[in-house]
Parts: sequence; structure tokens; C-alpha cells
Amino acid sequence: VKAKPHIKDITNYRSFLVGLVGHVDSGKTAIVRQLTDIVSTAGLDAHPQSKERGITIDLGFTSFIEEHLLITLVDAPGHADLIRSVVASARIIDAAIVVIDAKEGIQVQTAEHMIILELLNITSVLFVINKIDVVSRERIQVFREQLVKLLQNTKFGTKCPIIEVSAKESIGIESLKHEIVKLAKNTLQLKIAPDFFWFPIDHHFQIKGVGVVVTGTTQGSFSLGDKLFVIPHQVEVKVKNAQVYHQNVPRVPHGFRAGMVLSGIEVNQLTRGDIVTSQPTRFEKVELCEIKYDFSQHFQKIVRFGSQINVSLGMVTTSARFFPFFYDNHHVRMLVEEVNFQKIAGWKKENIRYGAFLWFQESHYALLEELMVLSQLDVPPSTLRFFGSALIQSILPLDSNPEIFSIKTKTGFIKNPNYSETSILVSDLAQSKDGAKTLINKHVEPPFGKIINIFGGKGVVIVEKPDKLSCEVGDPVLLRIPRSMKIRKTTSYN
Ligand SMILES: Nc1nc2c(ncn2[C@@H]2O[C@H](COP(=O)(O)OP(=O)(O)OP(=O)(O)O)[C@@H](O)[C@H]2O)c(=O)[nH]1
Ligand SMILES: [Mg+2]
Repeated sequence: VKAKPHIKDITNYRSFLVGLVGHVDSGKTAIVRQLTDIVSTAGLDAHPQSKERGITIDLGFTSFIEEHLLITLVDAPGHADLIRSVVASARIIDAAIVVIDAKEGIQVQTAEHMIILELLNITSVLFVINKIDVVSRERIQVFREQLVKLLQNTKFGTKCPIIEVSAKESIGIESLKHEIVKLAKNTLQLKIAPDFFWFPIDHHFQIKGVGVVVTGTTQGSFSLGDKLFVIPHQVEVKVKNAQVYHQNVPRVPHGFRAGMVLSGIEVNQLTRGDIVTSQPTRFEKVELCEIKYDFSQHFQKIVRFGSQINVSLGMVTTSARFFPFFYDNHHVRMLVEEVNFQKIAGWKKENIRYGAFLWFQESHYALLEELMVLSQLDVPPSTLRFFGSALIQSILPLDSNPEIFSIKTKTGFIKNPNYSETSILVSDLAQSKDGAKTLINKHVEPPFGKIINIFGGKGVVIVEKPDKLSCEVGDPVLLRIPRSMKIRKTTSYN
């Protein structure tokens, strides 16, 4: 690592955070090592377990300065089990570098990470083909073409830069740096600060004689001496010290990696994903909610009604039950047994409104306007686990007993097609006289009229027959009965 460059005044710099993602061992940390001038929290695999296992365990933060840009590299782990860190990193980055091992090509977690970026609308992306020292020119060329083809079907588009490097041999690093700077300039133009301050905590620790230190990335700005709140603890804290890149500062602008010393809270109260904010009321406690959602086009499997899924809100990934429905013509929520990408595309095409209830295992605080990411982390990581994104539409009280309707179809048979000029007899829709009585006035299909009366004592009913309808003994008659169902947190639906 080179000598630490001196930053005189951070207000002279614009901050740009770029995340490195990609399959385990593709060389993300090796690339970061080549680019980095300043090492901060857990950078360059400083974690003892990282050294032992030879993989990145936790998000690492390091930086370099170019012109008036303070560029922070957010190094995420590639290992499938550590995917939650990738989603957490995607919350704070402005752009991403997808690293691909030239020997292996696109691997499962490469695709999975690309899907997470797409779901969170992070489309400022550049691709790095690493380890070009161990493959032939031809192989790189073929691979490049494959990648461009693949990009056609993504939100990233085919114009993304693709840089070839060898982190080991230090080849291509300067042009990578150049592209990162270009990406920063283009991306930062579009960046807007929120109208209040919030700061998802990614690391927290105690320094003897100093106090409780939290690090994170600012959304909005804060100043020394500010009185802030920590969610979910609802505790008021005071900023005793603020630092950016080891320098004390009176104020931290939007979008910077920063550390702050807080008074008013104990370190053991904190966990990753807790939020320091100026406006605690912007975060709402949610356990049961209605969501609007979308599926990734790359996810080909189905998700069943009532199944347990994973939901990432902010930096936290948690569990919830998923209850999908669509609205029928009368705005009644109708149960959907299973959802996949095609089904959603069909609803959209026909302008059918759809949604779902989510019931979290535990309550969480959420910023309502922030996208959530949906996944199924209990399936093997050799298949794609991420499938959608969602927004909370409304939060419901736990005792609201949300209702979804399903249709049960009963099939009866024509017993006599000419009971009278205008009616037929139908059997099997009911088993008894009393059962048959409850069906009076209900409509049956194909287009017969309504059930007029019962006939005899064995559940046979008399049904209106429209003019000129021809039908025969044994023809089926369908009765659709809507059934209300209250969703529940704990019942098994599978
Ligand atoms: N030959 C060659 N080996 C490389 C290159 N870059 C990285 N490696 C090796 O690949 C292995 C993995 O590198 P890392 O940088 O730890 O990979 P990573 O993507 O950060 O891995 P995780 O963080 O665990 O997902 C190490 O043994 C590196 O020495 C390269 O350009 N050429
Ligand atoms: Mg690594």
C-alpha cells in the first residue's frame, strides 16, 4: 500500500462509492489491493478469519483519490453463504464493478450479483475480466463476445465498459482506474441527496477513552454536536466526534464514508443495519404489510402462496411469509397459488392489479420508499436465489386479519335437460337437501341461469335454462364458490 495521500479539506472532494462484486476467488480483493491508497474498515481482508480461510468475510472499505474525486472501493465477499453482505453493500454504492475470472467465465454468483444490482436499479456498472495472465488471447475474445451477448438481456445494456486486467501481474490497472473515474463523473451527475439524514451502521466498536464508534455511509449530511436517534432502539444520541478518512471534521456531506463517536448508547446495543437518523419518524415499524412487487426476468422458478422467503430491507436480510394475490373486477383480492415471471408479465399485459401480503417473522423498521429485495436463501446456491424487488404499499395492524378469496369449483352433472321448457335438473352440486337449499340463487356455468329450487331429497337442484341452449344428460355444470381465507403468520400453507 502506497503512502497515505493527504486530504486537506473533504469539502473539496466529491465522494463516489463503487462496489466490487463477483464469484468467489475471481480476484476482487486482488484488484482492490492494486487500486487502493487508503485502507479503512476491514479493508484488504484484514479480518483474521479472512486470512485463515483465504476468502473475504466482510465488507472491506478502501479508497483512492483521483482529481477531486474520493473514490471508495467497497469489497464484497463472493462466497455464496455471504450473499447478505453483497445486498448490504448494494445499498450504499453508487456504481459497481463486476469481476469475472477469465478462466471460469460467468459463474452462478456472478449472475446472482448481477441480478441484485438489477433489482436495486444499480445500472452504472463496469465489467472486469481478471486473470488474463492465465488464458489465451482467443479465449478472452470469445469470452468478451459472450459477455456482450449476455448483456443484451440486462438493464446494464451492451455499452458497459469491459476491462481486461491481471491483478497479479498489474496489467490493465491504469485503464481500469481511468474507467472508474469516467464512471464516477457520469454517475455522480445523477446523484441526489435525501431531504433528511440517515446512516445505516455497517461497523460498530468501542475505543477505550473515546467511546462508541459507528461507521457507515451518509445519506444526507450531519454535523458535530447533532442530536440524532438510533433505530430500532429509539434512543437519542449525540455526535461527539465525526471523522472522514482519519480526519476530524465539523460536518460530513452526503454520500461519504464516515465514522462518528456517539454518546447516549452502549456498543452492545448495536447491530449492523441499525440506523442513525435525524428523523426517526420516517422509519416505520412493520411486521405485516401489503407490497407491490416485481420478479426478475432471469428467475424461471415459481414462488408458492404462503411460502417462507427472505426479504432484504436496508442492510438487513430477514424472513417473511409471502401471500400473493390479484385484484378481480370488483377489487376483491383473489388468491394466487404460485407466481412466476410469466404470470406477472400476463397480469401487466392485461392491466390486472396484483400485490402480496408479507408477514415478517419479526418486526423491523423500514423506510417505506426504499426497495426491498426478495430471495429464497434456503435453496442451494448453485441455482439463482434472488427473484424480485418490492415496495411497501401499506402497513397493516397485526389484528387486521387480511382476507384473500379463493374460488372453489364444484362440478355437477345434468340429470334431466328437459325438466321444463325453461329449466333443467342438476345432480352432485350438493349432497343433501339442506346443502342444496344453500345454493338457491347462485349462478352456474357454462351459461345456465341461477339455481331456482331443490328437487327431491338427495341434493338435486332445478336450474334455469336459457333459450335455445342445447344440452344433454351427463353434461358438466360448474358452480364457483368464492371462499374467504384469513392469512396467518404461522399456519403452514404448503
Ligand atoms: N493468476 C492470477 N491469479 C489471480 C489474479 N487475481 C487474483 N488471483 C488469485 O486468485 C485468488 C483469489 O483472489 P481474491 O482477490 O482473494 O479473490 P476474491 O474475488 O476477492 O475472493 P472472495 O472475496 O473470497 O470472493 C488468489 O489466490 C489470488 O492470488 C490474477 O490476475 N491472476
Ligand atoms: Mg475478496
